[in-house]
Amino acid sequence: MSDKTTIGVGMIGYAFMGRVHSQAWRSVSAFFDLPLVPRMAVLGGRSKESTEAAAAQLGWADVETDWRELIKRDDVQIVDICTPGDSHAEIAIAALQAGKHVLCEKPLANTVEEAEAMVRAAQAAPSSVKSMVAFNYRRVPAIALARRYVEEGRIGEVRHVRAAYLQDWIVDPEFPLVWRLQKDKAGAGALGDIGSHIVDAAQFITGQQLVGVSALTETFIKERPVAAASAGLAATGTGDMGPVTVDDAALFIGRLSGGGLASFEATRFAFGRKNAMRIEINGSLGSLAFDFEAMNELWFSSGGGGFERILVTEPDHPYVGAWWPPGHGLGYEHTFTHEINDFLAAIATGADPSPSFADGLRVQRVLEAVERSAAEGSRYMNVED
Ligand code: SOE
Repeated sequence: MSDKTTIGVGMIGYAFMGRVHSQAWRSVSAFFDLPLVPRMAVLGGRSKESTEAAAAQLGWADVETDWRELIKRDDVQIVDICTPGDSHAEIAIAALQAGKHVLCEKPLANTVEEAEAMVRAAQAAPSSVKSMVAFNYRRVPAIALARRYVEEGRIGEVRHVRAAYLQDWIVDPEFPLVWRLQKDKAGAGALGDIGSHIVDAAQFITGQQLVGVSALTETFIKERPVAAASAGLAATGTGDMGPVTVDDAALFIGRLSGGGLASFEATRFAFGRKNAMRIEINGSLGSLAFDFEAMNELWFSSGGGGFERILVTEPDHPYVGAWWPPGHGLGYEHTFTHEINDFLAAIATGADPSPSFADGLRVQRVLEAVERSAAEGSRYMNVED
């Protein structure tokens, strides 16, 4: 007889993030030995027909067209929020108040105020009710290994973080005005969508916080064709034009709590860069470098010569032992499987999952400080607590 317990999941949203989360919910217990086995109980979406089609394709047992009904269901113990940022706070707070565990896509919210309310709801919930924000890049084995190296003191004291997240999917001015380009839906542009990832990664790997920033942001294309339909990061437009209300690129420098300096570049206008999430950390004894477009590699310099390439596919590397033999490599989707494994493990053991909503709020405060700085001619802004 199995000593495993089934736990019901209700996921809201089934576009790019919903698809990749579905893949992770489907595969996690086949690869990780967990006391809790997820059951993909309900998929939430607005249109019954499309949600049913997505549920059939992605492996969900049932659908709801009102997220409030999904949260109420007895067969749902975990609520997974894969919607645009404008609905995160309302759904997460209601789910926590209903006693459900919550996994929420990043960035945690569209504003600091919403993120604060989410943290309050997480803190007011019983300690057995868990919440986590989905900064999946923490679960790239090479990034988790970089953190291990920093913790072990292998690069010494952190002096510089040099982080960039470069994409090019909206470089064409005719690319439609999808929700990620609308402030009321996404909160911010490249800054929130991909800048949030590198802020989280920098804080995660170094174990430090950004305490102040100085920033520039720009919107290169001010108007775009209104979107008719979108799927993943692809979209078709109508003949009408509408205003882009978010940044296309954000550049900022910052100071870390340990005294080191950091630079960040988040842009969707880097021709040829598809998902180049890069981070380099220079310490007093050595350096680490990572590029997501070669995500199974971590580069390490221990001081003397140049960089040594570590192929992060060994069984003793973070998460890798659950998968394939050395050299066979992992992909983007595995980072979500790792994230969901860690979330289920926290629920099962009673540990606090990380990154918590409080960690998500901290990132939100950095994003807000970047916007304040950019609005005031790059003035240095403290990240307020
Ligand atoms: C689009 O820029 C996007 O899908 C982000 O929203 C994700 O968080 C990132 O992982 C890939 O790019």
